[in-house]
Amino acid sequence: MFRVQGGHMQGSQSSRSGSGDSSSLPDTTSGPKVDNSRQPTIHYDVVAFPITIYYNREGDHDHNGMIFALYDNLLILKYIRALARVGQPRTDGSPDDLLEDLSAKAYERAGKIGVELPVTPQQAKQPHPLVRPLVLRARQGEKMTVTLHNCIRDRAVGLHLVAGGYDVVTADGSDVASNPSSLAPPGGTWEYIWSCDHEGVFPFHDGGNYSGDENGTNVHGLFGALVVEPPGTTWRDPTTGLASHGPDGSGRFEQLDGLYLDVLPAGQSPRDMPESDTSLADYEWPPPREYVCFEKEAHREFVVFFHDEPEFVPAHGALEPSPCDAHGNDHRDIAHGDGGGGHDNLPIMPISYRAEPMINRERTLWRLLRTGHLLERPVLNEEQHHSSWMFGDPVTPILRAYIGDPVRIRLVHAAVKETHVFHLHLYEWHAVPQDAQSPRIDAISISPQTGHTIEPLWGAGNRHQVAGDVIWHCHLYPHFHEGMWGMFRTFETRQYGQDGQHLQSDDPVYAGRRIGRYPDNTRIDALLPLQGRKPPPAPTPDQPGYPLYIPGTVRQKSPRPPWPDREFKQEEKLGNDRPGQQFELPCHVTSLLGADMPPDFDYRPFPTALERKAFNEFPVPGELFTRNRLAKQQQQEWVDDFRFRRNTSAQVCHDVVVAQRRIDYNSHGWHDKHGHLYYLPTEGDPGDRPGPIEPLFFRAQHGQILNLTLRNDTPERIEETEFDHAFPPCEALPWEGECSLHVHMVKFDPICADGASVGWNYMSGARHGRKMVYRWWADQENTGSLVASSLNPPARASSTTLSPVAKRHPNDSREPPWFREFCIGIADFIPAWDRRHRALNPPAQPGGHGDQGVMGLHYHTTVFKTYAGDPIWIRLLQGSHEESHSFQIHALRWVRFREQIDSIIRNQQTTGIAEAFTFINQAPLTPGDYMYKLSGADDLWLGCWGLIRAFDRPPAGSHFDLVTLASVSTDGPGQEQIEECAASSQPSAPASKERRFRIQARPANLLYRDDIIDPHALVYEVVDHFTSHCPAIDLSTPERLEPLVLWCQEGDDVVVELKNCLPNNLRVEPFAPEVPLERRDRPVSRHVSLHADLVTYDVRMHDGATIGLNPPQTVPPGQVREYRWNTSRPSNSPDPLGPILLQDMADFRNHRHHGLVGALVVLPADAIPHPVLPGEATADLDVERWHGPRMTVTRNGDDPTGIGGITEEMVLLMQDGLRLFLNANGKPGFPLPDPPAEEAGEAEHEDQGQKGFNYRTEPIGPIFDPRGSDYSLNKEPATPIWQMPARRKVRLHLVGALDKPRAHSFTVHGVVWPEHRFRSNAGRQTAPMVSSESAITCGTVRTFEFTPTHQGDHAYRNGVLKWAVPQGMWGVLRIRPAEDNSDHEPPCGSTADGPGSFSSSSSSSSDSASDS
Ligand SMILES: [Cu+2]
Repeated sequence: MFRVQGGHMQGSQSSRSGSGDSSSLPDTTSGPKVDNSRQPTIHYDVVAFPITIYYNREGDHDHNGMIFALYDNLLILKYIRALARVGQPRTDGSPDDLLEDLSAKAYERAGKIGVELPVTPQQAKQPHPLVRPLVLRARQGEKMTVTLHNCIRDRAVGLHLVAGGYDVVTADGSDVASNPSSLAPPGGTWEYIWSCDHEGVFPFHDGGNYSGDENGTNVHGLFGALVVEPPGTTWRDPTTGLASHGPDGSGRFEQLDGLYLDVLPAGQSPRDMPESDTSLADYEWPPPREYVCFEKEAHREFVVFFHDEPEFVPAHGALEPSPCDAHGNDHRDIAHGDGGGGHDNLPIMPISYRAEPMINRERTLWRLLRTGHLLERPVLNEEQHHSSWMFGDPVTPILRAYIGDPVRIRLVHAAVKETHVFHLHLYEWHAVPQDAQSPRIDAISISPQTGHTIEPLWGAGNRHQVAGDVIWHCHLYPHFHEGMWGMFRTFETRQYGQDGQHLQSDDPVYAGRRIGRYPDNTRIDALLPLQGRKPPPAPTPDQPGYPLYIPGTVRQKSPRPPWPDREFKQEEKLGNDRPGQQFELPCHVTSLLGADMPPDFDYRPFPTALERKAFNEFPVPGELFTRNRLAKQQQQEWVDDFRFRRNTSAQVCHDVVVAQRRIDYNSHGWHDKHGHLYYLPTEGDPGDRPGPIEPLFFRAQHGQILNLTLRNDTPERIEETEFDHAFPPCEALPWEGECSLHVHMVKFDPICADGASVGWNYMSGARHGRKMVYRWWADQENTGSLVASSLNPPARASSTTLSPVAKRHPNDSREPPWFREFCIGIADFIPAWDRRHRALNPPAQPGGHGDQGVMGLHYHTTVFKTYAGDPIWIRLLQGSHEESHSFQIHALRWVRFREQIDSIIRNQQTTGIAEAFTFINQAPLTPGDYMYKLSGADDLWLGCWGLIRAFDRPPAGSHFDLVTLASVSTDGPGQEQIEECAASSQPSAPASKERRFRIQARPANLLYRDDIIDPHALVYEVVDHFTSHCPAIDLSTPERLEPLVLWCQEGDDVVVELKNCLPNNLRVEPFAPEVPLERRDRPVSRHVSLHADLVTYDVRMHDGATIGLNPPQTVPPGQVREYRWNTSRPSNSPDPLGPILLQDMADFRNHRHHGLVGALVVLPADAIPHPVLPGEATADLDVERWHGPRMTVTRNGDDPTGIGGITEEMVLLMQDGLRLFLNANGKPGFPLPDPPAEEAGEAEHEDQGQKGFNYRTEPIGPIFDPRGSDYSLNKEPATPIWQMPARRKVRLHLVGALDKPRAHSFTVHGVVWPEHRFRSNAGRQTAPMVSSESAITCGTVRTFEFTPTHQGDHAYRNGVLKWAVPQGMWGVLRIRPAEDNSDHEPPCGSTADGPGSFSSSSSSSSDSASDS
């Protein structure tokens, strides 16, 4: 129970009336006073409050929940909490929780803000709309003061904002190193001042402790977000109309929070709503718009919080027995939550404090069956997980809009552990908001404590203007299963929030249905139309709009879609007069009449009258309800763009089969006997074809409509294996085995052809032995697309991937007209068996949910063949199942965003499930073998690698197996251009000077902290000279060493002479972190090597890896080898290559996690690094040195004073998978603990081992810190404490020298940088400003560029609280006063900053705050 110091509460309550007037704040506020700067100030009162969080209606809850909320809503929260306790024994005797005292005020407030209050204790134990993550909003340029009232008992709590614009000494919301604490004490308050300088979404969370475990606060809900809206906007609730700046939008600011608000441009009144005076019968749809200016247009804003694995109590005190139990089948004893009593306890994966896990819906189904409910058609489980017909609408967020509404999703990762993948069906958006040149994506990896803005193109309903429910979810399948999904619901008719007329139909399926209520009779909440837009049509009894016309039955399986049942119309038969445009639909079907429907098609032959009225003008299978038909949109586009006339046809047809076939993953006999895959029957059955089976990748021309008829040939019964239950599991639970095609990045009708069964939509998957039609419009070129959909188990439909790839049009001259396209599909958790039919890494029992199985690329290791110099495009997509992976190719490289040839150069990509990428090689392709790989030790160990083999180009006219590109060229520009292209991919600068380093690899006893060592370490060490023999190393005394960091100037030929001084007694160290299918007796190589990313070199000599047909390239014991790398960038690249990971490739499994990693930083050609000595803030510029992690860098060519060109630079190597020991007088004591295993027998290999930065670690908390410290950053860490003067530009180079595949995030407190630096370098000023970045894993390199303005300790750290920070991944940037010569420095915000890094207003206001 909480206790407050009354004065604090009382005082600040009175201050709420004067929002904007900071002078009335109570004296008891412990934080600094608001400074009166020129910025307009807005104020929020926020409370941190303990309350049970109910994740769903079934009752899964966290009774240790803690939330941030508006102080104004505190009485309602207290009322709910008190009501829920009625009838329960009171344990705390708290006087202020008396229901009768709270009730009147709670109702008064509830009436004001339009929320309903629970009446009974049972209702109080349901999710309540006010128990939601707190979203604070401000307008760009405003200053925000936030008074935090801490009602959490016994804990100091802070608001740590993941953004710049505040003073780390007074407003960090944390307690870092030598800063004073800026936390609110228990019962007290603290005031935070945030300068809202940059538009965007910024997470905040409690910085009072940095535990990600249940003893922390973040996992219990203490997080929220700040959204900085465009200048001048106001916001309002889309249901109640409650507004932030009064009823006309120009009044005084009133505190208003909410996950889903409308944002209105200046001058629009929130109450000014045009009325609907049309109906669907006569409505003219305004043309769809691809882009909108969010600053000038009213739009819907949806804030979505992903979190993970909270502590919770499951709903199922008494487990609902499976109908199979009566048949002696007891394998379904899976509970979830804590304390399930030996069960396989599944976590839940919530969104915005809500989760709708499969297990609850399955139990609801079982209960229905047990209590005599009759199902018209069998329902097994997953095929109806998302059905509102079967289970009602989910409790997770339903984002609502009208067709055409502009929409922004502000995505926040507020949790502590997992890197999730957000995917939204049907839509696509640009990787960089507001940047039409950045790639279109529809899935994005997001890591803890990061925020991202998503702007779906064309707005709600997409380009073809279709209503319906589409799902969005975390694409990691276990998370999806565990409740991490919601819906985006697009209406086509106005929703008033009131009962309307009954539907005009005699069909009993519509009995009782009326306007204003969903089919299950729940209220459809009002949705106010957006200002400045044509109001949506009004619903009518015969055309009520989606979803009322859909003839489903509540508590039954979602209905099958109807066959159109109509005659072809004359205009369809004729098509139009352009060649290639004849109407070809439906493929192989000569009639659309219901009576003629082939019996193996899985449709209802005859639609209802209301469905007919809802159809578009030419309904066809796969597309019935588009208001703006695909073909109509296509025709408009083709009129505008002559390139499409060269396409061979407007529409194409394919038959596709989904079937079960054995897939052989390698020649050692690893196989999946139950592989599920798609194939094209025109290519023959894959089981009968010679050679290895490949995932289906097929292609379409940009602009075409594809009509795909899928035949479901999966077996009706699947036997139980070590991995999966049998399907169906028993006779009491029959199934229909639906399977489908779900596609990304193309346009389709989601109501009838999404390949899913979402919300009130139809079931769009075909039953066993039947067919369904999918109609896709590939309206974007280069759509790297994905299909991975099985509506029914097996839960791991692992390897079913498919990619239709639109090829660049022949006369599009931006790129070479011809290229070799290599498609690579990634799968993990593949259920597999070895040659002797032994399961590989199976779960503890069938259906277990731990990490299991193996991983694969492309079903088997593939050698892609090419000729040297050929243009190469890689299409990468991840098809399954849970993990993030790091994809890399040795010696090749590409631009980060392929449409932006001036974007940053990369050879690594972190990918999560459903993400798709196109990489166009920019490196010279000389003959040799190029390794592509997944770089995490677990993945590579399991065989995730392959080769690109470049042959010498054959003489013209000769014939080889592999065609030369010029010989197949027909109308393209031909040979000349190809050679020109090949030439342009040579390094832009001729090889210039040579920079030589002598390095020896040797053993070390590494001191990670005074009390923590790695006695088995191996390190690279720069030496002036090699001695004739390897040096004698004294391993009895631990050494403090820094990792290898080399610096060079762009264009240098960096030559490394590597001497192998590894000891001759190398063995696997005790307690080594494991990988799946570990071999305890694995040998450890005495060879050593050095492999560099991103630079160019001859792969046959200087790769550092011994692969394929290349000669061996490792260094035998005692010998020396030379590696030579060119450090030039491709001619279009905006920046030198920057930081580069160096690592051993002689034995990636044993060497890397012991320290054989390093970095090379490629500086501009005129830059000189000067070493910064320990304890110093900057370097003596007379000293020059080219190795070491901390440098001051000067540019010769810059500003003659030299000051403007000075940057403080440092390299931070992020390490995991370490094995560290207590330091027992230099010898290994106990090994440090691994993170607790998730489940006995199902340890997550990827979390094993310790973590650190630069051979250092500073674990915190009682689990990981041998000293048993608390979860605070309040100490001097052993990790690097880097000092630097304020207002000096900092370039922090982060290098993912990681061993494990788990992705990380990274943040620096109190500073902000452009997320895509090259965007602001190009002067476009559109790059989002962030303070944290996602998806950092093995080989990731990034440079964060910022200019600290405030003195004090800025923590840098991992954003992952479970368990990266507690395992030591944090350190300090100590910003000292600016130097005396600061008068000479250019003012912040001009040339010293990168464009867009700090606006002048922000720095001036920040300065005044820090000086006060
Ligand atoms: Cu997830």
